[in-house]
Amino acid sequence: MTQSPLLPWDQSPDPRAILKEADPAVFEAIEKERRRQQDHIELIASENYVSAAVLAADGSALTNKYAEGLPGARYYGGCEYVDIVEQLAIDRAKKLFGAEHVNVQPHAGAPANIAAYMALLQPGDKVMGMKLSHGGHLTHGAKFNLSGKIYEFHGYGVSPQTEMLDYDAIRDLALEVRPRLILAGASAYPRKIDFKALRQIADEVDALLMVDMAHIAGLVAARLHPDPIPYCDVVTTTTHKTLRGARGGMILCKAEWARKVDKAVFPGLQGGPLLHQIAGKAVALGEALQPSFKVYAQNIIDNMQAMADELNAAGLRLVSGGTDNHLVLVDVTPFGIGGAIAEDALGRAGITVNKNLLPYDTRKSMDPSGIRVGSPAMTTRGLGQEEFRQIARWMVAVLRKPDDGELIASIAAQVKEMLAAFPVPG
Ligand code: DSN
Repeated sequence: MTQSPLLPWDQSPDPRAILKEADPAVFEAIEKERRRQQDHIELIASENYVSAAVLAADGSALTNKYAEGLPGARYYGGCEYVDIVEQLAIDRAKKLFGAEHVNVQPHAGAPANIAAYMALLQPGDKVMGMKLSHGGHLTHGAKFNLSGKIYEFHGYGVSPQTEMLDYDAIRDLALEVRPRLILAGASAYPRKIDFKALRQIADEVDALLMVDMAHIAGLVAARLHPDPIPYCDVVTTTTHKTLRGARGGMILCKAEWARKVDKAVFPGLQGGPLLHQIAGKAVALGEALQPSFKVYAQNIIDNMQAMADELNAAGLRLVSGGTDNHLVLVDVTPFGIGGAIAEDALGRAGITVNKNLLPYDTRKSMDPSGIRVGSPAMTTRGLGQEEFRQIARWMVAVLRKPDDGELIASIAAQVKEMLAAFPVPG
């Protein structure tokens, strides 16, 4: 019998060397992005670095395969091995989060949310979600997003006094609106969310409860944030933020919603699943089941609190006074600047953040009053509380003198020097 020329994967030629030869332009841009990632302090709260194992699975031959359907029930032949991968991802997610049913096919967080709405709602149904301007997400009913066009969203926000969710006000709004669905979860909220209280409100008005836990999924997995799964009909998440997996989305739900969720994802919203991405999710979910992931998640919180203390002590106001999770929202206006100047100046110092509206902000979204700062990525690289305090001191120095090119260049050099000891994984 003729031997197939296929080499085992671990003996194949290095794909990076092949790319360099085949397409130097793309190779060079990737190389520059790798260098940027190595030399910058990444404080965007939604970003992280995957392990080499996740990267290998995500960049694998599974990108070649179509597999519409679910494991064991596909519309294409040749799915016997991708079925193994997808089932591993499902089983690991169920174990990690204690969910009754999981769909790992959503390509990202936004389609996961839209598919969840399709499963739970009819067009025109009333939904309550956190306002984008108070920390919610585009897909939580923003007027210019599909969610806000198809469903009748009513936004709730944080208290003007505490800048934290006001559950009495949410209850009052629910009694007035009588929504079909109450949605919780945020992209820029530094405090724990009380899912039990939200379930009580939902029950009182006979509403369904959905949580988008994208930002906090890693903290939930480590049991360091209240767990939404027991209280919710449906939970959506991304897999690449605190959960530290391949980029993508996932839906977890009670068994009674399983069929509707699966049908909403495919054929309702998407076509073929991205199996290479699902392989990356499976590997990351396996990593999150290890005891070391809990240590990582605790470090995310400890590092953020150390940085928050330092920023606060220097006179920068923190929304809600601090943080319980992986991020802080920093009001930079006490230093006489807005978020756009802050983002730009910090970027020149090698510190990447994003400008962010603060609750009740009187400035515009392209130059708001604040910045959002998160710890997941640099915690992955191994930085501890001392390094986070040092970064905060550099940030304060830059924000005090955003026009001082010499100071900023000197901090950028110190940033590079510090990061040399903390290589990007993969
Ligand atoms: N873009 C993400 C974030 O930065 O929070 C949300 O999808």
